[in-house]
Amino acid sequence: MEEQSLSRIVESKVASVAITDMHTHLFPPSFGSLQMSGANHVLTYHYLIAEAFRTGATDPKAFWKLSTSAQADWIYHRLFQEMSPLSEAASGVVEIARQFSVNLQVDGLLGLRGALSEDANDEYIDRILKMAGVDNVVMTNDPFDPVERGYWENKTPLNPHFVPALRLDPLVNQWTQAASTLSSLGYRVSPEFQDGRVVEVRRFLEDWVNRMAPVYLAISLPDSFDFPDLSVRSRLLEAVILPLCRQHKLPLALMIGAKRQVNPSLGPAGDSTGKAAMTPLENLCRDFPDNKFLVSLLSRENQHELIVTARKFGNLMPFGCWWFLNTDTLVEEIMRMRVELIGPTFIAQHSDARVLEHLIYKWARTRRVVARVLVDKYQKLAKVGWTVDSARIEADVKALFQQNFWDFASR
Ligand code: RAT
Ligand code: ZN
Repeated sequence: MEEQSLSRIVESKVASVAITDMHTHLFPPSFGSLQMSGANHVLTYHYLIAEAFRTGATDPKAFWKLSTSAQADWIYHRLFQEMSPLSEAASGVVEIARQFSVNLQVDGLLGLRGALSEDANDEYIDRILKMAGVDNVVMTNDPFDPVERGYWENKTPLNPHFVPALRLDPLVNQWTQAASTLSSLGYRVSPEFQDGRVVEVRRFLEDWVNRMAPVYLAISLPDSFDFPDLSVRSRLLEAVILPLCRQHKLPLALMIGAKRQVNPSLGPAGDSTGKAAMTPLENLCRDFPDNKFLVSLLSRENQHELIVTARKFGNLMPFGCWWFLNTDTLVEEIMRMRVELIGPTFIAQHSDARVLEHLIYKWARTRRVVARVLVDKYQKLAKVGWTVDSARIEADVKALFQQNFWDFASR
């Protein structure tokens, strides 16, 4: 196959593959105020808040008192009028605007507010999913959030594109608070963790697995994560979460390296990253061969060792380039590293979208970077004598963007 037609085929397969976005913070319209879309939410994304605060022009306390639309105005002014929107998150807004035929330099934020809908209905959801080429979005569902819990308890119907995932951060990272929630819901646990009461935690989790029918369980963990140790987290993992995952054949997603609230005045924009140890992950994968682990690490410095660890354990599925790694440069670097070490046996990316329209720029970018890497890899393969055919390319691309996730989930 000619180099040019090979690159055209790869680009067209990557451009047209229907994506399963296996980690987002999106909700369907039926979840009311939890569903986020529209220009004000696009502008007040915490990635942009952190960047706008760097300009030093406002006291964070004053910012948090503003209405969402006044916050959006201020961020727009700072990042789009007083400088060029060069960063990944800022140029993402420009890319969203262009997809809606809004020229921000002419139409301004007002133009974007007119084009995007803050009040998404299922039709608007369909339109955005189509624009992004996304079939399914996996949510982050937190039974410890009282607002969200209400929707589940009321059996709120789900738009069929939205797939539940049970997120358990409060349980494993803040036992004392989690215990008080569990007690208030009628599960007999106490703030002093007692191994004899794990059956009650198990009962809580069983109830939520039955209620949500999640596609996986998930926790985010600090860079200091260790396993096994004497912490409540370790005991919960070993005695409750891992057995439950095995019983229901559910993967456990571990998102490691989030250093929470290094600057609390920044609110949700105040989290950072730290390099994690790989031994705890090796211990988990080796000592629990019947568990499946979806793993993403936040630190760039951890990426190589994660892939080496994935070579050792078939029950470890690396996924995505998380948060501060979701940039043009780092996605390319990580994608190359992964393909070179484990071929197309990982999950290329997740969007982490918090606002519906984020799907548009995040996936357009991922597709461009992945296509760039794959064109190069297939061309090299052709040069050393491998006949590359279009159907196989399509299958590889599908694996990276959706099939590996579903196959692993149902394994
Ligand atoms: O990327 C993000 O939006 C972060 O704020 C986190 O939510 C992170 O993705 C997480 O799921 O903990
Ligand atoms: Zn996330």
